[in-house]
Amino acid sequence: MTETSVPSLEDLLRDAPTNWGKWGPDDEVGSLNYLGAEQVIAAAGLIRSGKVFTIQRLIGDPKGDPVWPGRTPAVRTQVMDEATWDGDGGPQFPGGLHYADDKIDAFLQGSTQYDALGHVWYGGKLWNGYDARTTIGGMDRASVEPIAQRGVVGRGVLLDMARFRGKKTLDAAETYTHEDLLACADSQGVRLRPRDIILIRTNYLQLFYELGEKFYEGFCEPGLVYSPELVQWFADMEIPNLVTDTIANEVTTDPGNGVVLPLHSALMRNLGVAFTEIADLEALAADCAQDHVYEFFYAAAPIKIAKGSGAPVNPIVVK
Ligand code: UVW
Repeated sequence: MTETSVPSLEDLLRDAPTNWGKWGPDDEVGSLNYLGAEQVIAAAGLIRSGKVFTIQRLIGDPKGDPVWPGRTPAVRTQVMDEATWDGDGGPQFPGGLHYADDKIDAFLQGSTQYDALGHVWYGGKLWNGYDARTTIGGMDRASVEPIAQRGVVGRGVLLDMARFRGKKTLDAAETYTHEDLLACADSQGVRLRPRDIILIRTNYLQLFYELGEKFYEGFCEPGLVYSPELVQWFADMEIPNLVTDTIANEVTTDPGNGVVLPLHSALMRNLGVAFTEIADLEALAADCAQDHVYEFFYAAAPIKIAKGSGAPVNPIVVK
């Protein structure tokens, strides 16, 4: 497909559904509004075995940190440690206290993270119709902060697409649709319900750990692929949150139209679906394969960063 035949997002999504205005003119958390007290209480009822899983990837993993091309992995710097006090170097506290301090320099989208609803846009408008110029110098609208303030709790369902397709990892550029999600759920003996938090395992980032920098050659992650029907399905199912173990939650370049990351716009910008990316679903998936329980209590709170376009998070799953 030639560059010029790639449609603009405005053209592609001209008739696509939006939830703009549904929760008022000042809303900044979008489809997370679908997670009310009823959903939280129902999710708590799914706690049966007491097994707890944390699904954040390690920041500063010795094996490397997978990031979207152009971003760089977090750098942690030791500022204070016992060497600070070698000789009489460190501050002298009555009682002899020594301590360690460190800091990180990190892209907020450079590890397991929630995207702010205003993280992506086209046509000069963000989620809920906010002017894209409100992002200049930091997000005044639809930043990650309101998501962090409210937290995310609900029924999570793991869809193990890699296992469903009989693969160790999905392949580069491999796609799946909402119908594949339903078939996967069916094969796992679980039913997707409205307002579920959907977690999709591809295990694709295993290739990052195996291939190193070669992983980025011809970069095209596998993932959900745009169709009007898929977008309508997300709208009808009132899906509040999409979580995957890939860097961007969807196939990088849509094989049908050549657009890069169209679902970021169709789901996040237009419907207000929260995106959680770069999760580590391996331990959870292994457990689900063993006990055949693919539904669970899910809770997450990204760290609170004023004006942030995203924020690291360590979601918790309890079965
Ligand atoms: C981009 O927005 C490019 O990526 P992500 O949502 O994966 O952080």
